[in-house]
Amino acid sequence: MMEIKIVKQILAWNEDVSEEVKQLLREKNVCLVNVMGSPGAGKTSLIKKIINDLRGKFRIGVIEGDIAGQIDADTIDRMGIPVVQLQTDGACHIEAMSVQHMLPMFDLDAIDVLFVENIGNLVCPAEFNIGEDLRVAILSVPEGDDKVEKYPLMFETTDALVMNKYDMKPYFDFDDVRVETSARDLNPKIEVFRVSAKNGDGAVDFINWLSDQISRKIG
Ligand SMILES: Nc1nc2c(ncn2[C@@H]2O[C@H](COP(=O)(O)OP(=O)(O)O)[C@@H](O)[C@H]2O)c(=O)[nH]1
Ligand SMILES: [Mg+2]
Ligand SMILES: [Zn+2]
Repeated sequence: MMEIKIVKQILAWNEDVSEEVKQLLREKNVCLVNVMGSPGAGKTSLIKKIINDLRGKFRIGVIEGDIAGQIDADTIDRMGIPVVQLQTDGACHIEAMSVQHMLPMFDLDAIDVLFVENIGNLVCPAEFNIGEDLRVAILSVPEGDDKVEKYPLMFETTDALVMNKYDMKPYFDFDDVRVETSARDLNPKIEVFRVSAKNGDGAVDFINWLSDQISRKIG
């Protein structure tokens, strides 16, 4: 593998260029998917599952966002997928300006879908449009069934809610109906999936939905 490119996000990058990012991606016919959720919710695990299931169908790239390090980018690189690591140096979300800066590091003519693993955080990533076509919010079972009510913007603005670590449900007091009901109250169009990114249970419905969405965007 080639050495992974690492980009530092600069705090002054706060101008909203999400429309410019969107425009460029439209020209290149690339679908951008913003993957959000708490630290440890399973963002990387779900992206790995998506890569395994959809790499035969779409040409995939990944932007890994973290406040430090490149652990997740190394994981994706080992799968042979083009990846760039964004280090925000402590900042708690990704901004469109960073994505704009990183797009030239990919061969966009050779990519159909670019996944962005946002910073682990249920709060401000939801406030920043990065030029995405789709948002996927992950809430894992051990985090608790009250999180949709406590962090409404994340679930109000997402296209899909993935309840991940569903294999752990027997060990937690996690009322999945409460989660789904509160998410649908906030966001009637939301798609809701119950998934184990670890063993793949329930992932097929999510993967099929995602695949349809990507196909629709790239035509
Ligand atoms: N039991 C179980 N563990 C999971 C699942 N998805 C992820 N994990 C574990 O949760 C931890 C954090 O996962 P990771 O994908 O790194 O989360 P991220 O911080 O959101 O990227 C790792 O130890 C994963 O193996 C799942 O569906 N079930
Ligand atoms: Mg991760
Ligand atoms: Zn933030």
